[in-house]
Amino acid sequence: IPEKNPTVVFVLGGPGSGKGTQCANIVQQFRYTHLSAGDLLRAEIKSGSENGTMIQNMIKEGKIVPSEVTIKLLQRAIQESGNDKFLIDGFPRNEENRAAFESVTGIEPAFVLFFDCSEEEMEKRLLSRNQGREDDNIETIRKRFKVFLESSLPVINYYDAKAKVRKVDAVRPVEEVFETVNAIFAPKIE
Ligand code: UP5
Ligand code: MG
Repeated sequence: IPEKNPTVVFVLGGPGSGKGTQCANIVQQFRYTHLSAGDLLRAEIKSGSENGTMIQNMIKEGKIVPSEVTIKLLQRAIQESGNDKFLIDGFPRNEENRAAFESVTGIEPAFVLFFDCSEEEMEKRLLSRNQGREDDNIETIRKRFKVFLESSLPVINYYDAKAKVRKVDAVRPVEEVFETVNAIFAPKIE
């Protein structure tokens, strides 16, 4: 039986701002299911799907994959999870992603967790990650930063205007960032 009203938190922030790292901590503490749009797209490449080559080329160029592809993967993962609380990490990345997700799924996020990090720090983290990601080279990293500023920040501004953004200073060490994140998710006692 599909869940009627899942709770969704969009986890946004620049490349290397710590979205995946902090989502792993949130899952341990609060029983959310973590859905990284980038991880789902990379799994799609590995699975040998017909869209694989297209997705691979777009990731290599730091471009945003057509929303119908990403939304289909997210919907499938939501249905298969059996959970009703989701962290959607790295999506929506542009206004079109945002509007399409809302009209296709009817889901509006409870709030947006925004990891605010300097480019200098993000670049340092990505260049030292060493996990074999094809987009962790300086040429692609510069393209990812440009797409983030031009296409993804407007999505954050859109939700900010609706008072839905919880902004976190993400330049600090992992444990310190999580203290702030934890306080955002912890039930509030009056
Ligand atoms: N690290 C993390 N936190 C740290 C801290 N506080 N202090 C010091 N180091 C810290 O972290 C990155 C690295 O930094 C790690 O080594 C970590 O240990 C360290 P991570 O948690 O992985 O950061 P994250 O924000 O998740 O970085 P990621 O590279 O995953 O972000 P991107 O947004 O660039 O990547 P994503 O996988 O979301 O997307 C990749 C590409 O897929 C996109 O460029 C795009 O081409 C495509 N895509 C779409 O087209 N559509 C989508 O909807 C999603 C993706
Ligand atoms: Mg990530």
